[in-house]
Amino acid sequence: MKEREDRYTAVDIQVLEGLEAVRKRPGMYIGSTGPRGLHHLVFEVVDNSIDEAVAGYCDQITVTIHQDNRITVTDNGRGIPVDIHPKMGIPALEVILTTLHSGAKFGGSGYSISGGLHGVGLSVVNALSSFLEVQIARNGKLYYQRYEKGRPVTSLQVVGTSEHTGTRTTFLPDDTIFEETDFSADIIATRLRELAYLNQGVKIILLDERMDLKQEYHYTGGIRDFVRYLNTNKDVVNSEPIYFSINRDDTVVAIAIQYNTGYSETLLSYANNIRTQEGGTHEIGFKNGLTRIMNDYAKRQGILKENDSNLLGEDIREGMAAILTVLVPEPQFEGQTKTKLGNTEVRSLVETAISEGVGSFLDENPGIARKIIDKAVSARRAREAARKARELTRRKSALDATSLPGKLADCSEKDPSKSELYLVEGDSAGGSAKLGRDRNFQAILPLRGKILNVEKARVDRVLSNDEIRSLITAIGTSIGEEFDIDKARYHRVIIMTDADVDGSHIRVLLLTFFYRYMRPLLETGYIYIAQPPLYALKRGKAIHYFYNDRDMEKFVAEQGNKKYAVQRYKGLGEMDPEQLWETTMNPETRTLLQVTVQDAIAAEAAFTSLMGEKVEPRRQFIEENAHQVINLDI
Ligand code: 0RA
Repeated sequence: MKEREDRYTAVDIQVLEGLEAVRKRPGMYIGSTGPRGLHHLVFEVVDNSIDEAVAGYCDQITVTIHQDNRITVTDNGRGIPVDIHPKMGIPALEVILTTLHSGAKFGGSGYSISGGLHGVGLSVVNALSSFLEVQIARNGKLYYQRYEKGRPVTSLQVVGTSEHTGTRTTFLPDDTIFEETDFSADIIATRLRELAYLNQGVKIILLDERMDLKQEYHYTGGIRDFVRYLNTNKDVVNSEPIYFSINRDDTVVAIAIQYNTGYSETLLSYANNIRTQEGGTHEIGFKNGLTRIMNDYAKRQGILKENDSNLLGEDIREGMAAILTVLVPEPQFEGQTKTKLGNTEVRSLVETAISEGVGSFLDENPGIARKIIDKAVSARRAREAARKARELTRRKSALDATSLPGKLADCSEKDPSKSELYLVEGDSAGGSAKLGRDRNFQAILPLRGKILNVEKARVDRVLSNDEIRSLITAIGTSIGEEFDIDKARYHRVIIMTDADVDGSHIRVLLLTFFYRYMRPLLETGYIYIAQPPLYALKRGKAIHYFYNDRDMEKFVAEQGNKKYAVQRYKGLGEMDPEQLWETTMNPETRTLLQVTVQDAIAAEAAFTSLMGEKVEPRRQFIEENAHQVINLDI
């Protein structure tokens, strides 16, 4: 008896030290105490349920955001084990919830997520929650235990019986640790949708009790449905996605590919359900395999002649949407953000999978195969034309100021971090902006009319467009593979357009260009949208500006009988330079919206539905959003 007590004390001390470490340095475990870290808690709990699903024991997961920002995650897996852990002398549940990195050791599937940003374990969620309650249905019983700040405040107790199995976890993030504790249904929904695509057949439900919202994600086609989703509103080359999977030495590879008639490439890769943003061995295997098998086929069919040089990978991937997902027993995550897969054995496995899978698809579908190869051949032609166009641009634009575009009214400041570039719709507003600006740090580039829709043009045409060339030289970073953020001449690039349909269209055209050709500019947060006022109310010398109907109406209601002259601004051109400065450009008084790309998948869908071939979704979107700022947090 004595011995057991002693051991328990030792465990207890170890546990408290572990959880204290997490509470002292939360950033070390979840990256940050901002919104990212906060949402991380939810994903950590969900990942554990997904693990149970991968192991084949769970097919339904429900996530509830409650009114007070508590989160509940319920699954119908086997239930977290509750028996006494032989070494620790406490229930396994308690070990999992109170010791760091213990999850993986017990994990259900053998493909536990570890080493990446996720996979820190349930104990970290527990340590960072003001309370956490678990209910487990297992062994015909219903168990319950409550924790506060990581420490058990009740014992594990039997509270009833159950014919089912499963785990329900409810937690409230500690508001003394997190900067804010408001959950975003959008961020959670995006991840749940992604998980549902990656784990075919698992039904994931999101309930947001704050607004009575219910979403269900359930895809019987798995990653086949995922690529179809990526190609929403695009014209596709192969209506049935190319799909195959292999399983060797406990490593599972699954791939889905669907070509569209557009020009961009979307390859989303995953390892153990984690998005591998930085790529890695599985992506290398994919690209090498695809390039090899396509060239082999093209040669064999005589589309490429003996002496023709091979098609490049980038030619072959033009218009390709693909999902590559692998399950690896011991994943090694490397790179700056730990999102690069390092396991060397995966490379050849994926390469083999591609050779066999794509190889037999091409053999069985000669008509589609021909279309895909023809597309790659014309991509090559365009690439060569683009190289010439780019060389032309480069020659014209040495980095000295003399080669800057003639229309650019540059600022005198040379430090990019202090400099701003306003992209202004139309010459007349451009004129007002030039007069109204602070020329010390504000540069103006007027844009004439609509800029080219880059979603519908290949890179050679994009580069021969004058408007776009001045944009590229003014910003200074170059584009695509040659993009260099350190060469940015301004750290704030501000889009200033009219508050009407045309203005919103130009804004989207510009954002599309940045997204496709200068994405890091968006990712770094250098792109902003100016907010010109919609109304000016004048009475004598007093003038009040309003940026939306609601504020204006509220003001008028509060003024009683006072009469104001109301001016509704239809365009920037109606403002004189002083007004433009005061309302929209003066850092002391203006509001700027920063554009961020949080979610590449949603952004992808948004940009094609906006700018792609199909007219109807675009018309609808622009109509619905004409009078408001487009959803900037894409
Ligand atoms: C450890 C072992 C087993 C299952 C789990 C953990 C488990 C953890 C979580 C977290 C959320 N839901 C979960 N469901 C299961 C396997 C237990 C067995 O062998 O029966």
